[in-house]
Amino acid sequence: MRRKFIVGNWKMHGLREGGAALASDLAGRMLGAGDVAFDMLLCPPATLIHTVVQAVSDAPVSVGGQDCHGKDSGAHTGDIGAPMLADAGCRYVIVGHSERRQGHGELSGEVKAKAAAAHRAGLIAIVCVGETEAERDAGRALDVIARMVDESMPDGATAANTVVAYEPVWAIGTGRTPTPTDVGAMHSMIRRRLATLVDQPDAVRILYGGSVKPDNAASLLHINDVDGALVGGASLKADEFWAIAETC
Ligand code: G2H
Repeated sequence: MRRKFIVGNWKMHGLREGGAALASDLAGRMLGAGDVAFDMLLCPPATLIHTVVQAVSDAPVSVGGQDCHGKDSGAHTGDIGAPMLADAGCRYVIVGHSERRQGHGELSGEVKAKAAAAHRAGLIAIVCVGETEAERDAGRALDVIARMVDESMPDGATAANTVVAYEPVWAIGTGRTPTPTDVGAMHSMIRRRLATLVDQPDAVRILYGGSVKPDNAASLLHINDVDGALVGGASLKADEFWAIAETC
């Protein structure tokens, strides 16, 4: 009942020519493939949203932002409001990515405000959570993630307006991934947690992210309660991203 969801997070990569080419390539593959077993979302840097929206306009490919402010508008130099993303053609926005939590000191309360802002703008929020290596080594990973989920999920979250992404910080861009058993345990704990926070927790898509590559995608994407992947590095090459999606 939950369709697989393959999300490309381009992070701070790409200029117009390359971004348009990558998005057009993937749009062409989606159109050519016809019936596929997954939904596809591309989250380019803000400067490329317009370019990517145009490039995928005829294809079943959605576009999302990588962050938004917790307020709809105001004196926040350099920030982007969720209504602006919606206006630019986005359907989704990632909030609480660990590179925001760590690099910009974002705490779960702020992530919750961002997700709520996304909902107000009619966007689907992809709420990211992930433990550090020290937290996992200390045996605290499940507790840390349970708390992050509790504190980051906005009021009114539903399966229709919210996706959760579990991304262990130590697995991001490192080539290391948790064992399938650990991923399965974490995702099922997150789903149990969601039962107290959202309607229809069984319908919420929970993605895994962190060094997803073509050679490990099948083993990660077929774990119970893993409903897709948030892909960074490998989403910048059409062949690799497509190979990951095809394992669904
Ligand atoms: C985790 C992921 C995408 P990568 O940040 O969100 O990046 O696949 O490069 O580890």
